[in-house]
Formats: sequence, C-alpha cells, structure tokens
Amino acid sequence: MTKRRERMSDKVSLYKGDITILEVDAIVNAANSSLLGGGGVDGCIHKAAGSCLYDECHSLNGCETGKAKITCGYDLPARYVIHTVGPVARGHVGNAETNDLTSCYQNSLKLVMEHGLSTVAFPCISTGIYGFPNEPAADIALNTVKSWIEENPDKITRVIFCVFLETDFTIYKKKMSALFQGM
Ligand code: AR6
Repeated sequence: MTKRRERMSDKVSLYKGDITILEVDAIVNAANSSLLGGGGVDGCIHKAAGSCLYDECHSLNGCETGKAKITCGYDLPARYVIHTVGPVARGHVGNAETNDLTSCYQNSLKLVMEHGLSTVAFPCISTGIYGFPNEPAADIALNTVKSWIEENPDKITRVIFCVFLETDFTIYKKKMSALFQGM
C-alpha cells in the first residue's frame, strides 16, 4: 500500500488528501479570475471556509491569471487562503502556459513572505478543470518552489504539496525524492 504522507526534507513534504483540513498558515486555492468560487478545490475551499470567504473575495475585484491575492481562512483550520489563477491549458503546454503557472507559485510564495507566514500548502494548480498536463505541471511546481527555498532559506519552514489524485502522488513522490534530497 502506498504511504499518503512523505516528508522529503526539512522544508517540503507531500500529502495526498483534502487541502481544507490542513492546519497551516496558508492554503493556496486554484481559483478563477472572478475569485467568486467554482468547482474542484476552489469549491471545496469555499464550502469549508463559509460565506465570509465569498464576501471578502467579492471585495477583491477578481485576479488576473498568474497573480495571487490573500484572504482570511474563516472556518478553515488554515489562517489564510491565497487565491491564485492558473492558466487554462486544455492539454497544451506552451511558453504562455508555463510562464503563467510559474507565476502562480512565485506570486503565492511572495504573499507568504510578505505576510510573515511559515507554512503553506499548494494543490496541483491548473491540472484539473483547466487541463494542464500533470507531469509538466509537477515539474513547474517543484522547480519553482525549490528555487524559491534556495533564494529565501530563512523565510519558510514548510511547503506542503497537497495532491488529490493517485497519479499526482506517484509523479510528485518520484520527482521530489530526486529534487529535494538534503534540503
Ligand atoms: N484538496 C486538494 N486538492 C483538490 C481538492 C481538495 N479538496 N479537490 C480537488 N483537488 P481544479 P484548476 C485537486 O479543477 O484545474 C474551479 O472551478 C484536483 O484533483 O480544482 O486550476 C475554479 O473556480 C486537481 O489535482 O483547479 C476554476 O474555474 C487540483 O486540485 C477552475 O476550477 C486542481 O484542480 C480551476 O481549475
């Protein structure tokens, strides 16, 4: 049987399951540009956080692709939600999709740092309804976070990659053990 939690290093870990139960400083939401909720992980986060999250999101005037905005976590165990908007890839990975997905991770981590937070959990942004292929999306997520940790070694205590599907768990586990050894 596959283990559902992997601690790859002091700084990163892999968890398979529902992001809304994680007791971390911030969870990241794979939102759409309206920030007013939707399906997938976005729907789960809004449902678990309650209607105050919708009200705060409503005041933010949306969010562009690749950018990120932060709100309180309300009824979630997480203190904050960082809402980022991934590219709509529909199976295509070109420069625009790659750059936008990279920006999602970078801009989310920038908010983590600006708010002095130390633990953050990411879902597999864009790989569900937005159709970004899983393997290249994992490469972008992992390499962007790795670079960020290397550039900001004192700024964060833990990044959790929260996957939902067995296929992502397998992809992340393999890539993470190669990429984060000794970190
Ligand atoms: N916890 C963690 N991951 C989850 C959860 C959960 N509770 N539920 C789903 N996932 P998606 P996108 C995984 O579709 O592709 C929404 O309608 C899911 O298995 O949520 O960025 C928004 O409003 C997948 O691995 O996000 C946008 O319109 C990953 O989360 C659009 O979908 C992302 O899948 C965004 O699409």
